[in-house]
Amino acid sequence: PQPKRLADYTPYPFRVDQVALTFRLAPCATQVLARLDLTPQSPGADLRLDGEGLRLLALRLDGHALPPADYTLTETGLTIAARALPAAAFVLESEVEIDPAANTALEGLYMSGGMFCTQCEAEGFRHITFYPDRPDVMAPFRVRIESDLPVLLSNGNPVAQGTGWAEWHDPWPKPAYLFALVAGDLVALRDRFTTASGRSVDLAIWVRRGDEARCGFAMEALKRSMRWDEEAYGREYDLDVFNIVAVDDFNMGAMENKGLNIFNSKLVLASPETATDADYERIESVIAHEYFHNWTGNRITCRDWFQLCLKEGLTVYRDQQFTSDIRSAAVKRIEDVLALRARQFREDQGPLAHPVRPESYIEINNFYTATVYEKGAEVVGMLRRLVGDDGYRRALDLYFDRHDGQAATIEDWLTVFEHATGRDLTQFKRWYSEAGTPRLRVTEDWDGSRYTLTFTQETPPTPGQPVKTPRVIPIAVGLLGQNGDEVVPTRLLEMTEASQSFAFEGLAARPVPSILRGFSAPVVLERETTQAERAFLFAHDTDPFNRWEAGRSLARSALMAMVGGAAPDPDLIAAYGRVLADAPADPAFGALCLRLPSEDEIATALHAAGTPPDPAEIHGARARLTHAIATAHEGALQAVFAAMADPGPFSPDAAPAGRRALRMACLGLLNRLDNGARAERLCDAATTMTERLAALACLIEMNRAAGALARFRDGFAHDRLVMDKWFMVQVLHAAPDLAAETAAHLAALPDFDWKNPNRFRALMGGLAANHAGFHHASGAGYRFYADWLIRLDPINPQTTARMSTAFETWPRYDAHRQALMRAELGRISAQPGLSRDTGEMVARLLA
Ligand code: HT7
Ligand code: ZN
Repeated sequence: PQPKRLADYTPYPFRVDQVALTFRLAPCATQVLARLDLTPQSPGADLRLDGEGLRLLALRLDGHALPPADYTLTETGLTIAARALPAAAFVLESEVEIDPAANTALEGLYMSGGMFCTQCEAEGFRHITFYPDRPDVMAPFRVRIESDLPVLLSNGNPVAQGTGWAEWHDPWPKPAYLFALVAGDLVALRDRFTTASGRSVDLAIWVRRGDEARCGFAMEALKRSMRWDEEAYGREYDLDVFNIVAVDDFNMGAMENKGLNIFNSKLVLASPETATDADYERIESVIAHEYFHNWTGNRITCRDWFQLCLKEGLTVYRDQQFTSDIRSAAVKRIEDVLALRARQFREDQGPLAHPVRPESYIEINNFYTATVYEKGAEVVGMLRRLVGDDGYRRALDLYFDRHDGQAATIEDWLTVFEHATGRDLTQFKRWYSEAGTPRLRVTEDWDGSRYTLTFTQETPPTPGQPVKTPRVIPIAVGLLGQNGDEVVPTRLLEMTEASQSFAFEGLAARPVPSILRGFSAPVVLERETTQAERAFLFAHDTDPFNRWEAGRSLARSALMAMVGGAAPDPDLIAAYGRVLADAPADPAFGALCLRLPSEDEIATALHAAGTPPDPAEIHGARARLTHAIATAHEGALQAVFAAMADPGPFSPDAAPAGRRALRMACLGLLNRLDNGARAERLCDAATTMTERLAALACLIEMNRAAGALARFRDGFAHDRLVMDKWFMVQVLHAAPDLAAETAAHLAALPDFDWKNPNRFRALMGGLAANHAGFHHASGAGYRFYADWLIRLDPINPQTTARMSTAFETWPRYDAHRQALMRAELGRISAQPGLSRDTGEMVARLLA
């Protein structure tokens, strides 16, 4: 297939003034009647409509059947010759038949558990009807649904309904990717929201019968999001209704369709017995994210899919702000940076590296990546740091004023910042066009009163971009005195050159620098520091992010040394004693400080230091450090574990969740000392899923989980979301030698419904995240994983392609593992009929 290129953009030569759709729903033969009111914009152009897998029943132009000689039908669409088209406005009607029951790819109109639902981003609408399926074609939609099912939903406001039918009207012009339809036997949790200007909005969360008691948290999160967007961005909701539907079969997390968000049920349903604190936090942030798209994505959309970060980077940034406002800002920043490093830095350092705004693609679904989303959000955060809070607010107000109702570009976005703040962002734009994570080296100089920091930036080559140019890097720096006092509060240094110095004058003594506070730019900071200085920052830094960062870097170095055979570092062990003493004052932060670097993180660090990582050694070193910390601080760990018990009624709020996180961190450390005894007791007594699952993981790690797993299964066999956890935890925490075998055993169970993306991801994602298990030298993990990708690809290309990224780290490992991984990728790429999605990914992985 030919790649699409950003440079080739041309506007669509017709305007769509109005869309009217009628759906006659039937699982295997749904009829879709489409009436498009079109106006030519560029004389002499053929009318090209996208359409795939559609059986054309009728085609009329201004009420008359179109003769076959006037149009061409291919596998990918329909083209009506310019000569057959009127010069002025006309009406095109088509009737097609589609088969939702056969749609296992979950793109377009499909069935999930007896209900009809849609997923149209990015290019799903072309599986529903013939249409210009591109985001810069925006139109108001009228939809009529005919079906015996009791609940019939679409975008916008309800117009009318009767037995077996309903009509909807969405007055806001929108691209086809925001179209949605749901029909099913659903029940709703209802509520109401009054906007700042006093308009009443009916809210409903639609779920399968029996799930309605688990929607309360999502509804509260929705109302909090609506209020926050009014307060923080001055953005009100703009329809009479806002509907959310939970579906069990979904390729991703959720979808922001106008007025009718569709969610993976795991991101809606929550109760203390079934959802962990991490689930609650994720539900809250995804509800917010999809809601925030109403302005950043829907009212202002993207001109083309190369601009995806325009809506996704900004909306992730907004959902991160929301969570940090309503929970702990420091904890949220650390969690976000952990995720950024684990997913985006990894992507940027491997064969799949691409710019935040890519310049070409074969399958756009493959570009819903950590780079577009998370790095895209970091770029927005840097812009804000550079222009300040007021500048950011002015720029966003101008963005909404100027581009409301439009399909915009990154150029439009940067121009509003330039116009609102007077700043030239030409160089800053490189963050959008150049891939790769800059390495930022720091040296320092002290002459008795002046302290100078010299930074050097360098970005390694990435596929297709061998040479990089200097970026604008906002570096937040504070200086501490030897007693821990802050002698220079946080100052933002703006680096623009390849190498640049910044001096601090008039200091009485040599300070200790705290660099890149709050992780002010998505770079890798490389600085030669002593253990003592990092320990000092871990104890005293007034910036919580950098305090955590100092501890993390101490632990990472100790673990790297332990992989090489060193004993646990006594200073580090002592530092954990201080963390434990301080932890009850800020439990969520304490829990983060107690958490050791992941095996993947250690592998990355070893690779960066020039040593091919040995996954088994890393696993062993991490276990030894855990044991050493627990042995040294057993009493304190037991005391904190006991003190963090929560006798009160359950609350998912940040404070009690933080106490549970700290308690579970202590449990994890103590586990090896008591051989799982504490976990065994907790697993049966737990009243929350957070504790039950953490205890189960501990038992699996001690290889004494058989009884607990059986009881867990008996208790939750009816609950698909909890059973996903049961599948995942066993593979994720299996001993390295047992991981592939455990996965194979679970995959053979009758309730391994592999066609359901959540179940597939639970098991296979668990294996890929078990670092030492997946990368076992036998190659069994790779083989098993590839076998299942090959099996899934024909029925669900999108999920297969996404999951192929488990192999993206192959260049990091030794020659033996590299050969094994490449062989599996080769085997996948040789499959006859491999999808375009997976084909593109495997080719990039192997290039
Ligand atoms: N904008 C959406 C991205 C998306 C998606 C969601 C569900 C299934 C398939 C999908 N393809 C693209 C979700 C979001 O980022 O908000
Ligand atoms: Zn999004």
